Amino acid sequence: MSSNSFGKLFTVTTFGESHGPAIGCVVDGCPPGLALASEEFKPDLVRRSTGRSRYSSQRHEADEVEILSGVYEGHTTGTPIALLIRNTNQRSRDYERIAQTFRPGHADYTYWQKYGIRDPCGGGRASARETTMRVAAGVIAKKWLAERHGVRVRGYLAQLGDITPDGFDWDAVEANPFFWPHAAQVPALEARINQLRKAGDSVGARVDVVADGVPPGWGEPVYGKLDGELAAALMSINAVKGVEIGDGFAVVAQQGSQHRDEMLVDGFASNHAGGILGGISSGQELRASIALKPTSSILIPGHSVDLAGAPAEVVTKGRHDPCVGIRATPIAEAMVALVLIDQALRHRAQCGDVGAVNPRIPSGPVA
Ligand code: EPS
Repeated sequence: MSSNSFGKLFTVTTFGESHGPAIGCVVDGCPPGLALASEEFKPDLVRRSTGRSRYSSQRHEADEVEILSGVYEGHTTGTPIALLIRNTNQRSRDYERIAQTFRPGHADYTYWQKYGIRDPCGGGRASARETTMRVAAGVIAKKWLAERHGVRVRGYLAQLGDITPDGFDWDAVEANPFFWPHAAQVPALEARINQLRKAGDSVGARVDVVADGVPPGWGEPVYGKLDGELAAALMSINAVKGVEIGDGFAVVAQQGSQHRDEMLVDGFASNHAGGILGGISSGQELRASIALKPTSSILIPGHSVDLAGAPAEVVTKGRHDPCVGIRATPIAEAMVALVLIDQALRHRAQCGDVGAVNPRIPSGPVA
């Protein structure tokens, strides 16, 4: 299997399977001198983890990060940073029933068609477990971006099924396991997930990510556009079926006079573009959204075929998420941070001397 690496100057290569002995990654190109300790991975890994609440998979993993290389006396050295997390709570027998068939809507079928062999245990490489290492690498990216540029990357759940937020408060987001921005609606989300669990079904979700503090100038037209790389990075997350930047598909119904973000000396008047113009950051808040499909591993029987092509009925038992979107916020943040650090380093390499001489307007929107 190729294409397990990501990035140009700040590269991340992940490896491992959900039910194998360990998962890991190698982060190459991290600037030297960044303070880094294994405890720093914990908060984001916990935010993403299974078993954190009743509303996600009940697999319990410690997700302890071992730093194998690239850090000396608590600081990155500029050499490859290898991170390892040992899997401790595999339950491969859950997959015996579906090893001879394909879950409708799952990558089981396409992996089989491509490789002629598949690891059915926990979905192997197709499992959301792989995203653990994206989040770990993202911790390094977020830290460098914050220290070096004051960039903050934050996300929240912007829709669960047909439920949308009735209010917005960043403080609420981290106070519930859904990353929902309006505390009063959390009981409704809990009820929805309980109802889905009872029905053995699943539901889709939308996650929004916002990065503030991104300076103007990051992104490489034509083929290395910031929005193009964000779209690819976000689309590479399991279950993602759509990506929007700024107003996204809503631009279809907009007119130019509405869509353009007018520029005033004290700031941009709006942010329909999502902070990117011509593939380059404008200095405004960067805004991206993802749509995650409903999990295909559900208890409702579905038609399928077996490995010999005969008809089969599939029911997926085990420790599955009724809504993978609930745990996707830290993963989406990590992918945005990884794209940003890579683009920041590329910008520094070619254009590091340019930006400072240009006048800037504040990021806006103007209140
Ligand atoms: C997953 C199935 C469950 C989840 C897993 C994703 O794993 P298992 O089959 O081993 O119980 O727990 O997610 C993780 C392990 C994780 O760390 O995100 C699936 O079908 O993709």
